[in-house]
Amino acid sequence: MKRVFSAVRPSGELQLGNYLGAISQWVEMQDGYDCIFSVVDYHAITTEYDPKIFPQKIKDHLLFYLAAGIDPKKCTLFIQSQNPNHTELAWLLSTVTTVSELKRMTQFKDKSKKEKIISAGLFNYPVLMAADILLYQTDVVPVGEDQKQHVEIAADIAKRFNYHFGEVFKIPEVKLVKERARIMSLTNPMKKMSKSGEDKARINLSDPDDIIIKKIKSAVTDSGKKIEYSQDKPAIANLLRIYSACSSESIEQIVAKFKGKGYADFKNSLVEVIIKKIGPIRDKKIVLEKDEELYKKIIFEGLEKAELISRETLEKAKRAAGLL
Ligand code: ATP
Ligand code: LTN
Repeated sequence: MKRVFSAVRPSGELQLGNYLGAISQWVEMQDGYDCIFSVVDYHAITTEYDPKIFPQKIKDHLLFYLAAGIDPKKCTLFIQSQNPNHTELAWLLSTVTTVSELKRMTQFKDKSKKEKIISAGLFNYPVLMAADILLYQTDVVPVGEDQKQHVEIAADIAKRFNYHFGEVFKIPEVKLVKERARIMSLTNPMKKMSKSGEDKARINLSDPDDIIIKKIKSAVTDSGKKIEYSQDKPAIANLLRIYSACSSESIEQIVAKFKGKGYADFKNSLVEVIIKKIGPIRDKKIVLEKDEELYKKIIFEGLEKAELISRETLEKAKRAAGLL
């Protein structure tokens, strides 16, 4: 069975883009692949964060994975910082990674513009991500479009390590769901919907129905009245993509359905499909939260499995590099 690895950093509130671009794909893949999913807390601390609420954020992320349908009986679920093999391999990999390739990473360029302090951790972020992926001899990495470059650099690092030290790592491939891969901000369709930044630009998985209604009602639209999918109407194209991803109807079907109707009708219906899709996840998470033992049990069992698999690769890499 092919191995899948993916993760989300607990840097804020999980939003609709995270679900449609990443987590919903994971749910679909868990029957056909050997899946490992992580909450990558070491990645989250590369940008400004609040240590007081951080443990709760990590827990929220894992519970949302479960609520979205990730089944710990089928997959391995763990918290990244609890498995020290990740940081140890990252050091090894950093010695075959060049400063110039890290400088090319668009996420680094974007995020370093927003941060008060640009940490070396933020710069080295892709190396730790490569370690996450390569430790598990991963075949496929399901992520949203914005993470494609990071999976590609992980593959380059793996090839380079293998070239210098012998065959240690499998070369991973990225998997994107095209149409739904990129959900844009509700206030600026040229920017991606994101966990950080202003709240009204995104739909959080934790948002109650009335907030979802409010956010969609005030989402920006383009000039004109027609519901059509066109490049020069980025706001409505984004809402159509969200509609399509939530309802599983094609863009053409949706456009046909709203022929002759206006933005208000379309938005009312959009609210319904969003609530139908993510409302149950939010409600399930609230139930799961009440069971303290469940979270502890899942991360303990997941860590044991993750540690075992990753230790084997780390030892192989160290031996190949002349360290054992
Ligand atoms: P941050 O604001 O902290 O960068 P983010 O919301 O952009 O957070 P990430 O943690 O970078 O999210 O991404 C988690 C996963 O969700 C990745 O696989 C990413 O590709 C996917 N993802 C994030 N935002 C979107 C989006 N707007 N559309 C589709 N997929 C997305
Ligand atoms: N950078 C990713 C999170 C991430 C990840 C990974 C995704 C860290 N390590 C390994 C896939 C595989 C992001 O979503 N921002």
